[in-house]
Amino acid sequence: MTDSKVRRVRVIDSHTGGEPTRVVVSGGPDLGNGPLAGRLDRFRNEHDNFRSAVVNEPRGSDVMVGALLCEPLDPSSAAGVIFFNNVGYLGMCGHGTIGLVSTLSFMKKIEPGEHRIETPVGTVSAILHPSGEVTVNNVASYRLAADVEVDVPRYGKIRGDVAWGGNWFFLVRDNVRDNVRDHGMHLSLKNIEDLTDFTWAIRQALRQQGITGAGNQEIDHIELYGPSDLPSVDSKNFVLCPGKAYDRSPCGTGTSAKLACLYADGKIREGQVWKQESIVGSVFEGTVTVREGKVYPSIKGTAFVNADAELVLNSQDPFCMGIRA
Ligand code: PYC
Repeated sequence: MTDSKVRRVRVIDSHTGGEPTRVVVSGGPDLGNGPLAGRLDRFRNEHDNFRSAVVNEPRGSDVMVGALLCEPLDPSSAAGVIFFNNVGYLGMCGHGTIGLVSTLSFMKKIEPGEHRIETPVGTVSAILHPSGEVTVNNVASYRLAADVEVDVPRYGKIRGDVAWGGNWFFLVRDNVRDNVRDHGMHLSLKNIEDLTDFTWAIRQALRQQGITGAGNQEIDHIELYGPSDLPSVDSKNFVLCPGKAYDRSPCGTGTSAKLACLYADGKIREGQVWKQESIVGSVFEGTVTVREGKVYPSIKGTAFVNADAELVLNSQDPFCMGIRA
């Protein structure tokens, strides 16, 4: 083996409420220095095998979310980022932004204060608090359609809201109204297989029945929610991500979509804190502010760095670029 066949990629891993983020700090593809949406197209079209190498087995797993650290277009931004997972790319990622900000702090690139982060779906800002907590001020979020019925094979008619929080979500409550089920599932870690089967069936039914987000975009995140048993926590959720892994965190973009629905229903006011528990028991705090008629969620959580490492990509390794379905 010669050195020229080995590529080294520096990554810093963290988890936010149990959900991992692997930030690619150096050794990633050169995507130029245009807007992040264009760089994402280039990543997808020319370097998709790099995505797979970083997050898929044998180096990663279905749960891993990657974050390619990019030079920002605007020099006043702290960073640009493109998030990706086992099957593709994410417009925005709340837990991943909290992980990224904690990683930049670990690298001593930022101090406590507010920082702008460029993403393919727009620039967000994030506050690194002196405590180490991070608040992400997300993109404008909204409910596209309320009480949408989808006929889910083996489960019957299920009703949910279609909402945007930086990704597209179908959000399902836990009651039964007018003989149409919301979800009625027990939101518990012990029930992961059933929750995954159910939400995967919803996702496929949405696709087959042509129920989409705006501009025909696929709804690729399914969120079930219900009451939390934790004191003073408002709600617990289960979120199925695009590649069939469930989010261990309460999902920043999912909580944003939920906050937009709650605000539209008059169930929360501007500035009111909503505590969202994940299926593993971690909690995010969310609030909304309204500017020019648009709802902007903010999500607060904590990430911990747990590895600072070099990936070794050896071209002689048959699984160098990851195992792909
Ligand atoms: O926190 O927004 C989020 C997220 C999306 C997918 C996994 N986590």
